[in-house]
Amino acid sequence: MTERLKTFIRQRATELGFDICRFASAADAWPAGERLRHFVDEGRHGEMEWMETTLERRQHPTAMWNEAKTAIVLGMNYGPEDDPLPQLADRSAGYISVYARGDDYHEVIKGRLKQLAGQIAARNGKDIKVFVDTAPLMEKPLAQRAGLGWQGKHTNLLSRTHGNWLFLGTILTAAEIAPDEPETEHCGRCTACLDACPTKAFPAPFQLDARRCLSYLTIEFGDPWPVEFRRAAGSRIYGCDDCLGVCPWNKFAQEAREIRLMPRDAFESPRLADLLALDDAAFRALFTKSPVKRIGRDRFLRNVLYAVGNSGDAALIAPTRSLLDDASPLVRGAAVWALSQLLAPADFAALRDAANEADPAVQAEWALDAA
Ligand code: B12
Ligand code: SF4
Ligand code: SF4
Repeated sequence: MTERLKTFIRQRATELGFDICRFASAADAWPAGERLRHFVDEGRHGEMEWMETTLERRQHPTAMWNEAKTAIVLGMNYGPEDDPLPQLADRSAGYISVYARGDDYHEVIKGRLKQLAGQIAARNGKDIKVFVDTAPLMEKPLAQRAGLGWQGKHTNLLSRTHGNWLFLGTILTAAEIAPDEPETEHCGRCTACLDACPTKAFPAPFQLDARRCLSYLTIEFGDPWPVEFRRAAGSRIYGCDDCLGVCPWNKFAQEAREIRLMPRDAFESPRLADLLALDDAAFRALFTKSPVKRIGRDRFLRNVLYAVGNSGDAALIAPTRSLLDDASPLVRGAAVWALSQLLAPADFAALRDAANEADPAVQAEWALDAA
């Protein structure tokens, strides 16, 4: 029965556009929960308070749902056409990470998972729950246990068939289904991802300090950044792909076949000059259905302005100056920093002397760069 059920689920998953579908016990003990606690105890989750508040439930699938017996773990490939990292060299353009160049994967995957779960429940009548990313469930160790791939030294799950470009989604069921073979680690002596990280975000192999990760800083972190990270960000304005992109296992990667995950032209090397002109309405229109929309215009413009500061592009001085009057202190502060990087010291000093800034946070930016 179990093999027939597995074949049925795999076939339905393929029809729904998933590239991998495998099975793991959701009930067996694992070390991942303790490692997550260590991560949170060290404060490595930064401002992602939800990791702290959901810690108990997040530590093991059965802590969240005690009837869970089997995890059906699904992977959807979002592999790019070419190596995306050379795009970082164009400093007058912003770099949006590959995962965010198409439609929001949460929306793409969630609908499919629900359809699949409905079909499974109709067949075996057991309770079932669907998860993608936002639920308190550790998806990567579950995926490794199911044999989709292994967690590399950069902590992401990579696979021998798809390299590093896989989204994960999980269905938990109260049904007992025979597990597949777990995958073992195949990083060997390679350290390419650790060496490539622009912010040295790995305190040790297989461990990440999210507070130093540009993905966290560009997406999750709402305040002005420490200067060290602004410089290291280069042109990365949403997410970061460096540790994924350098991995030698990408030679086995394949191009995404899901149309909704394919890159929109506007998100491949968008010109910083165009992005500086975005008001709230234009931002929402440009990023309709994109995950970028979630961070809002002001945080996005902060990221764009840090990239402007790193661009060395004098043509961006005038549009940046016009943002010194922006309604958002976050944007005004980032504009100050960008100008401190682009203007000659005397010109920047003159601008600072003329500034009449009431917001203490933005005053701090002028002082920061005067130092
Ligand atoms: C929080 C989060 C983030 C945080 C923290 C990332 C992280 N590595 O933890 C931030 C914002 C930084 C982030 C960034 C990214 N994310 Co994210 N994120 C998540 C989320 C919601 C939870 C992950 C989590 O639980 N982290 C906590 C840590 C403790 O968990 P962990 O990495 O599994 O920890 C393991 C290791 O640290 C290891 N470990 C710890 N100590 C030790 C010691 C030894 C000796 C050993 C061997 C191992 C070991 O064991 C732990 C348990 O397995 C998941 C979705 C989900 N619900 O799972 C998506 C998820 C991990 N993200 C995803 C993606 C795509 C990204 C980015 C690539 C996006 C981008 N391009 O910018 C980057 C990658 C950055 C990176 N190098 O990890 C995908 C990854 C898919 C995949 N194939 O792995 C996920 C699964 C979302 C999804 N559904 O597809 N993310
Ligand atoms: S996503 Fe970028 S900043 Fe984050 S760990 Fe990987 S290389 Fe470092
Ligand atoms: S770059 Fe090397 S160490 Fe990092 S995940 Fe890939 S194989 Fe492992």
